[in-house]
Amino acid sequence: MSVVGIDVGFQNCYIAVARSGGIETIANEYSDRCTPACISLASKNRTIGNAAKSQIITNFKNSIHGFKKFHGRAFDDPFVQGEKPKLPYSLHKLANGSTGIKVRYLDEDKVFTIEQVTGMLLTKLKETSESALKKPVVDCVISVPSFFTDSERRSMLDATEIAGLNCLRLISDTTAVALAYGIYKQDFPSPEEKPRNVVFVDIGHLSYQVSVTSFNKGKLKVLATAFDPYLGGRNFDEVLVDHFCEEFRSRYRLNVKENPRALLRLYQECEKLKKLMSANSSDLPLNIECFMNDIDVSGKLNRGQFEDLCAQNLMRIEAPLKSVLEQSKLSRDDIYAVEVVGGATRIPAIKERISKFFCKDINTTLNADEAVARGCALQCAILSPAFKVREFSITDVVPFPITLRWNAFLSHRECEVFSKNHAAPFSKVITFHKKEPFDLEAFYNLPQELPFPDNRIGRFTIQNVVPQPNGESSKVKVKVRVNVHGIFSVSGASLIEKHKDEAEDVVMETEPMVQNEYSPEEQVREWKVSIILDPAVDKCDPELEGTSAEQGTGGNKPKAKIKSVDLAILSSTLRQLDREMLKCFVELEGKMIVQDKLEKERNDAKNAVEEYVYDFRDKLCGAYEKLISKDLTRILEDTENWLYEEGEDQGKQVYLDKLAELKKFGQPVEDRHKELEDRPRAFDELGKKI
Ligand code: ATP
Ligand code: K
Ligand code: MG
Repeated sequence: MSVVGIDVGFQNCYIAVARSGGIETIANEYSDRCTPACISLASKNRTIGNAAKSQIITNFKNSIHGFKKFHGRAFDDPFVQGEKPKLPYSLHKLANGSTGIKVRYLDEDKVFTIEQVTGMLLTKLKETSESALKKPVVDCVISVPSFFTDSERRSMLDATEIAGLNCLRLISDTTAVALAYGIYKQDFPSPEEKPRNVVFVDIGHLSYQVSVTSFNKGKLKVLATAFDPYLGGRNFDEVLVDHFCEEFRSRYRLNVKENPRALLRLYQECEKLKKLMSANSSDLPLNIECFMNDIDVSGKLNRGQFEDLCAQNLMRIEAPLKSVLEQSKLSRDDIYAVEVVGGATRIPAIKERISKFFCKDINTTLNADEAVARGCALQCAILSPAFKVREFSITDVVPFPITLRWNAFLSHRECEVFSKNHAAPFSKVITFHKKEPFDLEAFYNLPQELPFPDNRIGRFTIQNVVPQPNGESSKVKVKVRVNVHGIFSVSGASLIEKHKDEAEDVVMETEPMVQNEYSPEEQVREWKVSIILDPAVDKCDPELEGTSAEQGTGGNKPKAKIKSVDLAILSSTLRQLDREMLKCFVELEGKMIVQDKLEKERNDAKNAVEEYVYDFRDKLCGAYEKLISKDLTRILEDTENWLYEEGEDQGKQVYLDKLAELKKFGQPVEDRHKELEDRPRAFDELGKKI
């Protein structure tokens, strides 16, 4: 089993793996530990990561980046529609209403789902991990923003499946950071003592997340999370871009926003300027040659001016900090430390705001870029039976309250099954009294708090429900859960067949029972999943009233024999990807991987011919000068011309044949040369012996 943690960022991805020495962040083939979340499609192949990033400007229509937030969203989603005009590539409405991305690939117009696009990125990250670990990688833990809703999380999981990964857990960015912070610390209060509360802040390229987490020896518990889903480094780039667009309009009469290439270049330069400004407070230049219409542009800015321009963004830093304190009912004095990660927390004004809010210095104990990936790898190691990790229990929270709705006698009934900040993962059992199959509709009940325009989660039909032989309602136990991925599901249902006095099992029902249970189907080893026989009985079913009245009488009677029958559940969740379709995508991804491999081999074969020609020609003027035949000179020349013309774009075998042909002429020359080289040496050696 592989132990791999992946931080899939909006801009930057990091991978950490467990090796004998511990957790290690690994580098890709460019010796870069950061892999840009970028995919570039072309007529023969795709490039992913660093190579794709360098094509953002040259191949701008087919270079996809900034797509993480399209997961689980409809094309008509206001966020998607807001992004659309800013993107150099095209979005496309899929048949099921989801967001697709339209590109030119293999000389055809192709539309990819967002799951496929992230699948491509994950394929790359998988390959990088495999070449570091020198073995196949399947199992992994992947991070998502804490505020991702179910449909976003499901979509992310589908992407991992397309890439052939098995995601053991989707973990929140800030929870991964908390784990990376806490697992090695030895000085936490013991379990009976007052816990140590730490605030974690992660500000990336798109999003700003905060959590407050309490630590005791061997465990962490997330108390609350808050966020600004659309505040990150990108907003600061945008301010700079707008500023310079305005300046270049008045100074050079350029309309930058009409020129996608120029705009992309300006974004890149502004991001560089922003980073430089984190380390310098003096005037800094921005120069771009041949920017638009052959005009060179230049400008300058200093940190003070930058902060003035960004005042609106900086004002948004406080609200999530305030929110986690309020939710967890902690005061500033209860906070032991404030740890910040994420690239954008390097902006001095952001650090100042956070520090000022808590009236304390902020800590940068953790690696700002790699902490999330390291936390993911640690979580994966904890889940892996093959790895010995310190006992550490992790309790996360449900970020948004979840309610179930069902039809009752002439009306709807609702019950909030998971409150905000309820512990997760967690399972509960709810009892209904029904005579026939029924639907449960799950949704987030505080839509105004939800950073997502659709508050539906899904519909779950409990099938095969029948009345009792005497015509009365049957007791139906339904297990609902927020699983390891933070996804809500109705995970089981059973019908209780009564055999004796019915009053007795009512007692069992109404006494809340808590037990710790290991749930193997979730592959969870370390978390305690509590099962509560929830007293939230469907009291409003008219059939129930008589039963409720008998509650008090059942206490001392012997336990009745009850038999339970499992019921089938039909689930349909928001923006759910069809399983058959997913299978197709897995296959397609496999084909694209093969295509990329073949293209690479073809290119390598072509490069070998090119190299042979150039290498030989160099030697013609040097070492081989005296040996050269007219024939060979001509053949080399012909091949070079061929490479520019007919041979520019041939199959792999053509290049292999070409190289063989060249060698047929070249080899005798090389042999002859070697012979001539060796001869004097042989004489020398002979001379020495005499
Ligand atoms: P998200 O977490 O939102 O999905 P991400 O994980 O890809 O995004 P990070 O890699 O944490 O984001 O941060 C990237 C952001 O940090 C970019 O906006 C980048 O410009 C910014 N950044 C990196 N270094 C600095 C710096 N020295 N000064 C200012 N900003 C910086
Ligand atoms: K990142
Ligand atoms: Mg991030």
